[in-house]
Amino acid sequence: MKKLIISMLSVIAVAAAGSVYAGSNEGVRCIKKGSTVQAVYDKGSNGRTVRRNIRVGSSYKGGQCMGRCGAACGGWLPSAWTKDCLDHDICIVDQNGQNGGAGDTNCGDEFRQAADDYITGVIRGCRG
Ligand SMILES: [Ca+2]
Ligand SMILES: [Ca+2]
Repeated sequence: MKKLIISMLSVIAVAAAGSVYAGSNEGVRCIKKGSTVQAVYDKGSNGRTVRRNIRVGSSYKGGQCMGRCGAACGGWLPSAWTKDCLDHDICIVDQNGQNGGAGDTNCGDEFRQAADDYITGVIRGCRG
């Protein structure tokens, strides 16, 4: 448990640091399953912007449950569904599922922007 708390705190610290310079961290913005939302990410950490209209919860090019915070569709625990997690999901799918987490070349900044969503999304009521 102690280890879990420490790892959660480090993710929050990364999220806080990321929010200082990242342009498009939208805080924790809930999105509804079944609605169509425009995902936005960039190549690199400040590169060409890519926009895609995606139905939240759908599968997209081999990725499942677009917009859910966490990998694929998860298990029985309640899930958060947010805009920053959708941006990260689409970024990962567009680079053929390669996911380097916070250090990822193209999607690392999107990962950091989604960290607060992942930690607090369910508590804030973003259950889709
Ligand atoms: Ca966020
Ligand atoms: Ca990026």
